[in-house]
Amino acid sequence: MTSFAKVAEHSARHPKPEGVTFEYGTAGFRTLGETLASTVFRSALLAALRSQSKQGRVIGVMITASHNHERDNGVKLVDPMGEMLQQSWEGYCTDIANADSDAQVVHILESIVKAEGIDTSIQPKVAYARDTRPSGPLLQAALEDGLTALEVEVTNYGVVTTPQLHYFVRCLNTEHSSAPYGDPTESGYNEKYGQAFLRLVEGKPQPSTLHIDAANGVGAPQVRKLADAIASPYFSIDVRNSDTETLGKLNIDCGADYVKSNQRPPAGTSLAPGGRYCSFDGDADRIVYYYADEHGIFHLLDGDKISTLVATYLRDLVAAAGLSDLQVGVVQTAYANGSSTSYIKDTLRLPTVFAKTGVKHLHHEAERMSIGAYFEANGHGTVLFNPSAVDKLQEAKPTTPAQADAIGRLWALRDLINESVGDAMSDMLLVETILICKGWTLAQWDAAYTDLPSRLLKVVVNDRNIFKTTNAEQTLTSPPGLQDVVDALVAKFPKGRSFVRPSGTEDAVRVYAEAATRSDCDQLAYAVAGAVFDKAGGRGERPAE
Ligand code: G16
Repeated sequence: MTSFAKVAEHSARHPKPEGVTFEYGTAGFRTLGETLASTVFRSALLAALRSQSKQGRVIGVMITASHNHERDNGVKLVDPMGEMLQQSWEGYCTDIANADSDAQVVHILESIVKAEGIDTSIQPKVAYARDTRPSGPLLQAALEDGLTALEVEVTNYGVVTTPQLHYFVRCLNTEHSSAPYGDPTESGYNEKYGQAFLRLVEGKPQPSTLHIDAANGVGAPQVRKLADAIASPYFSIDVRNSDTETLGKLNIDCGADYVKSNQRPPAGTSLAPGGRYCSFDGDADRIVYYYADEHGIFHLLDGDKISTLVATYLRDLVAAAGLSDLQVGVVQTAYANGSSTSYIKDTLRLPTVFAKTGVKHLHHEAERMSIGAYFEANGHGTVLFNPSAVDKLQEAKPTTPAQADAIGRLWALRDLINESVGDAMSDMLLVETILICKGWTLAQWDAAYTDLPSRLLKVVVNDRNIFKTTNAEQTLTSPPGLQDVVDALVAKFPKGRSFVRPSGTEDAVRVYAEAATRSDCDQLAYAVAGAVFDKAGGRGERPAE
């Protein structure tokens, strides 16, 4: 029987900082690492209750702030199949993080037990890990103190990528089932994805070296281990920005977020024409590719390009397998480039739906599709095969060698994909597989459609909570009148589109714009950002071209 007797005593060691309000946002709690100890301690308590509410299945806790600045940190809970925490529990997380006293922490735990009908006699189990941030060890200690207070059975995975932790949680919870997901260890991860990759590319021409920018984060050591496990010229890599020791380097002037937002290579990287490049973010859950053409011009292959590549490949395989009732679909967010959406609908003729930002929202939409590819433009995403698709693959009776080959490849692809969450390493192997099988360069991949020029800006405001949106975050309902200003600006530019939304991971408001030309797009983006700054309490420097 879990007792809360020790909770108040342990909680007193992790006082909540005064004057700070925490919110479980797009990807859990994210804020300055030095303010997070109480929140991480309390997240441990919730993870224990969540495990009990799931009959003692393992819940994951990841300490990371992913693409954010090194001084930030964060914590998020991972549900039993490796998916993000069920949204109905996010309110509990926010409530307990903001409790003003140790007694109130206990009171909130008791009320959750009652509301959820939790059987506290069940042994809670939690698996946890962290990224390379300097505040990680102290926050891990706070987490462990919370787990000790509730006598949780724990597995500590140390310093791994966020998607690896999601994978471990899914493996632990399926270990003794009829469909185990894999071996819940680092080597099990490398073996599973590495072997699936080799099965898919065997006998095809070998690609040139892939240059990987690891954002000076945990992806650097982990992708090297993956390469060691694959040990094949099909995966020849050169890892750059791999300094996880020097303070102040994580995500700075490098990484997927930098490359996508600035639309340029990491600082200090000169791109050789014909060379192959990609960037992870700080915890390796996002990936973008890029290259320079023969004129040295930079070209970005972002999450939209990845999802269209993957959806095309899956659509063709499903057709080759003769499984016409398996429908491949694509989930995007408002950040998807308009050209990618038109390409999916008009050229690929695949269904596409829009979800709010945050892979947790996209994941649920993709679950409704037979095979759902979901990617955010920032390079965060994966593919899901729903249970009926898996049944159909199992029941398929190929009548030709070509059909048998296509079915075999669909199975191998399922093994290659981390279905629990978007994963830079698994996504990279997926992209590499498709490029190798098609014999394509990055330029050939890029040729499918041409992106509309786009720009993503950040505006710092006094209070981002006054920004409220609707229509998959494409329309502002607050502050009053601001959407009319955005609409009037958009109307001035051919193919113009712009929206404003509060970030759920940073203290800022995001402004996205696209238009027919680069100059129109930039004018629109800065005009909207300027209006946000002027009319909604902008702080610091007014955005300007
Ligand atoms: C997280 C989420 C992503 C989201 C991104 C930005 O990424 O996992 O789904 O797109 O934050 O969110 P926002 O615009 O609300 O700040 P990551 O890579 O930081 O975990």
